[in-house]
Amino acid sequence: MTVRVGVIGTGIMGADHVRTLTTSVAGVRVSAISDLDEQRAQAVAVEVPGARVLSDPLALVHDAGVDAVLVASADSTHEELVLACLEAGKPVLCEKPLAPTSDGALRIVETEVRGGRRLVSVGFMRRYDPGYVDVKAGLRDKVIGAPLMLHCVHRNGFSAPGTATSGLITGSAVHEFDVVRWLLEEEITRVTVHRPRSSSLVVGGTSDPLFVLVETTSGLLADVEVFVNAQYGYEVRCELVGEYGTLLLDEPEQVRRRSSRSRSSRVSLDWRDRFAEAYRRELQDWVSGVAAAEQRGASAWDGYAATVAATAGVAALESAGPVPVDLEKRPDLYESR
Ligand code: ISE
Repeated sequence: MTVRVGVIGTGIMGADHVRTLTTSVAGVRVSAISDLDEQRAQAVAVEVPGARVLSDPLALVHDAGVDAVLVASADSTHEELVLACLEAGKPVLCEKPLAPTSDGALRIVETEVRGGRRLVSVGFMRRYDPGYVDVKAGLRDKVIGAPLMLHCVHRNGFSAPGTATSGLITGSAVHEFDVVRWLLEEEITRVTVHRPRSSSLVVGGTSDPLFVLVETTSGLLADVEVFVNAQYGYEVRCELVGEYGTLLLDEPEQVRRRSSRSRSSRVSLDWRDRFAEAYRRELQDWVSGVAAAEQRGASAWDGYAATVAATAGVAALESAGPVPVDLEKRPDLYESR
């Protein structure tokens, strides 16, 4: 079976997904593309044989030539589009965030539960990164005993102009929140945010970097450095500390160069570069899941839980202490996997 995918949003991520789906994923065809900016959609569509451009994203969702939908449009459109997919009974992969507000994400969870079938996947691609997968396998195989602490580093070279301080939490730290939940298989209970001295290279009053502390149900602590104007490149690291040892995810495997009495290795340009393989695996798994009528990857519940943690993180920016992460009770639909 060839899954016919409709892609909504052809900005940086959407265009990248179209390219990956067309060149590196089996069993799929991009059949329709939509973007607010029709010229941008056209520019992406000319590279994809047989893809139609539809100006109305809701028409794309309901189009008979679309089996599944990939949502990569502006965050503010996610809730409406994912709800439309649920109404149409079509599987959807939504880039993070599932919705910008906890209430919006909860509405998606409740709608999916009413339908009785998991159709929503959320684009937390790190779950497919070979390095993160190895860390999780090491933990599961009890290589380091019980986990105690997690140290995370999340650096971008430069932020988009006008990025608000809250964007460091909702756009970047949110990936770490998902990693904490997925790796440790626990919920986040509280988030604290500290604002260290800001880089003088950051314009417009944004606090950058931030230092975020995350607590989980069992009392495990994760510290997260988020620094989105680190200048030198994109870098994500984590070290899980356990009773007998640690699992360190540093840079992706690569050749280390030695020359002229120095050692060097490459730093990624941005997240598409660093996580290219993770995106490819995520998209392949999603497409294979659609063909097998199975939801794969992060679920709507995961998207909801990450949004609630991010909302607490944004509140913690203005609070002197920890902010609780209060989740609704997890519906049975999300018990497995
Ligand atoms: C970006 O929006 C992403 O989602 C990347 O994965 C993340 O690492 C980056 O910090 C965000 O700006």
